[in-house]
Amino acid sequence: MALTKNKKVLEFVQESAELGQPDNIVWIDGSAEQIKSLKEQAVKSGELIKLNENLLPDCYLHRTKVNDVARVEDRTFICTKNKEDAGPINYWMDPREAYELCSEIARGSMKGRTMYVIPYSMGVVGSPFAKIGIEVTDSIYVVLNMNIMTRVGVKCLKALGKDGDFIKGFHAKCNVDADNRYIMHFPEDNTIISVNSAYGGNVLLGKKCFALRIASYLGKNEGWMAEHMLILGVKFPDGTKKYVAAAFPSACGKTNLAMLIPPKHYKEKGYEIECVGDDIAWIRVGEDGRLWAVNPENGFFGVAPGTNEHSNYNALQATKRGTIFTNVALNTDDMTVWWEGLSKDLPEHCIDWTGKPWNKDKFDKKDKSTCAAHPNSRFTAPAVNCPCVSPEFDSKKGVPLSAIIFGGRRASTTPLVYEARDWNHGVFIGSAMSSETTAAAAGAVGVLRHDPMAMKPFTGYHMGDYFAHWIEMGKKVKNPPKIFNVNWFRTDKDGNFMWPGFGDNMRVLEWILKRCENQADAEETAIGYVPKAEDIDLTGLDYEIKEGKAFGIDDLKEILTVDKAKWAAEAEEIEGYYNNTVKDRIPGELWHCLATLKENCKGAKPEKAAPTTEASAEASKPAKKPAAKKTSSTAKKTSAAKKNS
Ligand code: OXD
Ligand code: MN
Repeated sequence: MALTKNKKVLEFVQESAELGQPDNIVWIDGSAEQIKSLKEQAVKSGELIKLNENLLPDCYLHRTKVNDVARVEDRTFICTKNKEDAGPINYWMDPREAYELCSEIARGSMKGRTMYVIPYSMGVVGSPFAKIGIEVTDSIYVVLNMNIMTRVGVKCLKALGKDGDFIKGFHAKCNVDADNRYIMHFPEDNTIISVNSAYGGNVLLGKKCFALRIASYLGKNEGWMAEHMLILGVKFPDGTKKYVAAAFPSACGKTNLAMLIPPKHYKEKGYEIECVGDDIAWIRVGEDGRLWAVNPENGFFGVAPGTNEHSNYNALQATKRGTIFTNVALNTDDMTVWWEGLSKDLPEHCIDWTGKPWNKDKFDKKDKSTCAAHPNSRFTAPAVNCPCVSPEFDSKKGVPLSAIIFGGRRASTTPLVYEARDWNHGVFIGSAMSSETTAAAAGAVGVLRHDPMAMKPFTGYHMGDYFAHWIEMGKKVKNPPKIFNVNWFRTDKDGNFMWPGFGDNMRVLEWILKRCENQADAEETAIGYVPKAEDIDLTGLDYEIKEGKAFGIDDLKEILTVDKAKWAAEAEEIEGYYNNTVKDRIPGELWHCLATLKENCKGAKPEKAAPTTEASAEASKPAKKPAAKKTSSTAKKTSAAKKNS
């Protein structure tokens, strides 16, 4: 029975049902009984496998089809009336064509199935930040995940009232046919359509589709920002708290930083980290002239491999109850889960992520095809489970930001940390970010590509306009946060990571927050302010870069160096990216910052820049015909080692 009198909702549900032609329609009210019964149904149908109730209460395992394990960027479209408004980086389709195509694919695809209607809120219901969505789907897995990742049920319909507007989301898994998979966004219609996938990032429509792609478009028009950022609070020994938001590309350690456990020396002094969010931040200008941020999600859709007691104790704890695991391995001895990096001991009896028995003796660390868990296997865990979840997690007004941090995986060039000279320079740094690709998206892994503000796959409009929106936001904030860039991934000449990462990133956070309070010194360099090595506290640091080579102050100095020759090349690379990839609508302020960078590196002979996919594509023009309507980048493998620090 319909749970609302809102005509627009009723119409949307009716139209969706006419298209999908399901046997039944079930409205999700958000009650514990309904969720329990859906879990029972999913176990019965084999969609979920119940895990050991004593060791992992209320936890389940789900396996996707092997062709459906990650976001599919080349099948993700922004469907604006004018192609130019989607910009040259997004894949674009004419909205009429996109609606028709999806209707054809989805027509009748829910026959014999149930269509679930999920009313959900991104953000705490009743918060001025919050926005409501309605997702219809023929997947129980989607319902159960949305129930963890968002606030779901009758309360959302109440907040919507009789004629409130909402974001429409239509998901039909169809036959999970990769060749007919489309993730379509219609920012001008507040609509999302996803067909032929059942992988989280493509089908939990509240997450990337709404909270980033559609929300970034809404934010541009309404004067706020939707960003691919974690939010964390640092609690100081005197009890004061400062908040930081940080943008890193997918699977580059946002969850780990958001839940960091400070080194012993800091813990003893009384430092703590509180997690407000690990993936998405909605940011507004507060009445006090500062930027305030909320996490619109209610759970964590985290990457499992590499997560363990030491790398992220808090995330692991968060998965101990009420969690849905996707594409991890099943330890059949005790019906628990396993993934590479969870423990040193490999399970004796185990089913891999594809559902086949796994032989630990054939496991070869270097060969991903021998892994028991998929490299992009995930846990969907309720945020309340996280031992370090912030008391502000459910705050309706959010938290004020002292700093914004950008970062990516860069084996060289980018120092451990540096600070922008001002807001516009910070925007320039974000716009120029590049990082090695990871398994979070389908395609080659370890390839350097531009990923401005970690938003390349998630900006719902023209990237040049997005940069301009950042510049405009800077004009609106009287007390803007300071902007920094970090790189935990610099390697030595043998490819070993030089910085320990994980909990030791606290040492860098401390310097950042001291800078925000004008309590730490810095060196002005060609690229911005870089710490004096002595100002980063290394007390108690115990890290071997390689066997027998302990990390010391000289190594710190090395990863803080700014090599002008490398930056001269980087500046040329950025210029090429602006001119050839973003192409137009880039605000003058950013060209100005680029000119300053070039000027600062003048005299240095540019060393060969690290090849990015964009630069390789430019160099090898004319590119081969793209699969979709925009050229996709040509990928080149590198041998760079990876970790999520
Ligand atoms: C994610 C991603 O799942 O960025 O958060 O892919
Ligand atoms: Mn993400």
